[in-house]
Amino acid sequence: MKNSLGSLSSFTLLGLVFAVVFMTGYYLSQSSYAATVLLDDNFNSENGGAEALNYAFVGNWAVSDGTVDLIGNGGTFDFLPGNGLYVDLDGSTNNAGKMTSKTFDLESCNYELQFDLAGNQRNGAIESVDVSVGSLFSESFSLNENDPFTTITRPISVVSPTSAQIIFAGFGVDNIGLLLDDVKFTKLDCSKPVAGELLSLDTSALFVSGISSSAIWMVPTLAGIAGAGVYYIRTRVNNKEN
Ligand SMILES: [Ca+2]
Ligand SMILES: [Ca+2]
Ligand SMILES: [Ca+2]
Ligand SMILES: [Ca+2]
Repeated sequence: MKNSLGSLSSFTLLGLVFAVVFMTGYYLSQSSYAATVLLDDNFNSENGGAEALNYAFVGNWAVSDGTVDLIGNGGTFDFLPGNGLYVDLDGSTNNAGKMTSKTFDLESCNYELQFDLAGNQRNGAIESVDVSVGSLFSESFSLNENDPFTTITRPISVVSPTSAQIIFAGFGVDNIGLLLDDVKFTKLDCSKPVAGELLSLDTSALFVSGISSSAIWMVPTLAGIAGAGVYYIRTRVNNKEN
């Protein structure tokens, strides 16, 4: 049974495997990082706390492709009191808006996106929004009229460093849209493997990539050896299956 590392002795191969095991143990035992909040926006202090139709944010968000309304906090359009200000994703120009966040520079790590959505609270329509984070995450959500604010939490995995914006793209042309509040974007414990790694030998490329970001000092000397070791294991498994 030949493989590409067939010329190496069993003893050498055992050493390579040991190196991988050692590195994995080191990687998993590193002291944990505190979670870092990258964005935590409840909209309550926008516009001095007052409602504003077709609102133009300054700072965290820009609105394009239509408009959104800033409503609530005891104002004329406070359909769900007790939530301070929040956003009606279909503003007052008969063209629902697209909210795009500032740009986040993301290192290889696990992140979490959280936000609250509620139904339009005004007519019987089901309203929808497309939510995305760069090319890392994309999902559509639809809610019924009377759905209360519901917290949605999604993991975002970054395998290689990138930059991304969070986008909430509303649908509709009747000035009555989904309600959005409490957007939170958090960087989680970077010492843990990014989701998708270590799940199977087929993800070895991702695994090595993850190590590179958290144990950068070992890369010049050991990453190549670890890659060879993981490759050997995978090759051996493949051979057994053939
Ligand atoms: Ca709020
Ligand atoms: Ca509106
Ligand atoms: Ca639009
Ligand atoms: Ca609508």
